[in-house]
Amino acid sequence: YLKAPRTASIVGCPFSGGQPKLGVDKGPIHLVEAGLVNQLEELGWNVKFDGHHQFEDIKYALSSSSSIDPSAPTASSAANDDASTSNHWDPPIGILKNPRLVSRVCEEVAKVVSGHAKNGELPVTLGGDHSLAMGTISGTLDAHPEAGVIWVDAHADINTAATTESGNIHGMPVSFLMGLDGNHQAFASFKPGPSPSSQTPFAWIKPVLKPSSIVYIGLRDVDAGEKKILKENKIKAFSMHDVDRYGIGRVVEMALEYLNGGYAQGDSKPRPIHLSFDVDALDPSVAPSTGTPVRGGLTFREGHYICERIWETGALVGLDIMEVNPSLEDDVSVKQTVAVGCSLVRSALGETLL
Ligand code: HAR
Ligand code: MN
Ligand code: MN
Ligand code: MN
Repeated sequence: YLKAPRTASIVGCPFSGGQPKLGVDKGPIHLVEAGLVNQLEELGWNVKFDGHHQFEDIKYALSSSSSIDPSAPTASSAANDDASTSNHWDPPIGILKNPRLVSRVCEEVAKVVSGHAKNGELPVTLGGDHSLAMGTISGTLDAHPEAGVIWVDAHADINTAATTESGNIHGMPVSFLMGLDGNHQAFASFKPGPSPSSQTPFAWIKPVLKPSSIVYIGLRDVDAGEKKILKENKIKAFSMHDVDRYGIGRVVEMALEYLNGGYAQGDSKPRPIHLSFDVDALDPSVAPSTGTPVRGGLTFREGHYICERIWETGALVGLDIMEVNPSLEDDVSVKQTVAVGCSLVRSALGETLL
């Protein structure tokens, strides 16, 4: 990883299976159509983009190998009129929705991201919902095992199968990456078989992310169960309260110092950083078109400052822009949110004002 502009690989992930609202799968398409590739080229990057991933073969393999009786009612098939409506081939496990599909899609993303990273490229993953981070961070840590994660979000996304109240897996990726206890139970009674649809979901994820290797910025909507997990695992988190208290400048310095504390790899080389940016970290007045907006978020500048400062370290090895949903709110809001998504990427890839 080096600061000089080089090759960025866009990983377009039109995927919404980790949450119930339709449209977040259109996020990456809008970000690219807004001219992101060109914008990065203008910054001096060599940009690789070979189209959005379709994940169709995954759905096909799962559905056609399903041994589950299509006519059998599933736990959640009743009152669902949204994207979380389970396919007959992917019924809920406990309350987790679309577990097989989310697992297989993320496994694929992990391979793609790891491949790009091992090639010396900077993977830029466009979501899609935040469950995809199970893939992107697994991929980054496969190529850079010592990397730390900065997770910018209104939410902690660290529910386990034992704590989630929604069953939406986009609220859980961090717990799977850490291999937290609450997830093991959920699949204990799962009977794996030889076909793709009967593999134990998420069994492929290695618990590669240590609780000490992640820092949150922007939290303001954290479930009670998640607060307990954060405390018990002594996970570093800067909430909006901390952003108010210290200002974004000091918060980012503290986050970087935390990740680099005790990290020794020569004196000059900073620890590689994966930045996973959920646009709902921004205030809804800045990024309105997202599935779970929460008021009191980061300003436009605070969000961009985080990206700029991380770029400045020269340590960025992976970037996610997640949860842009162009189906939510009016046209002006959609344009605004997509434009912000693009400018966050540009800031993280070295766009400076002066
Ligand atoms: N914590 C809640 C849940 O588990 C809401 C999670 C919403 N998540 C996102 N990603 N939008 O950050 O369902
Ligand atoms: Mn690719
Ligand atoms: Mn998130
Ligand atoms: Mn969020």
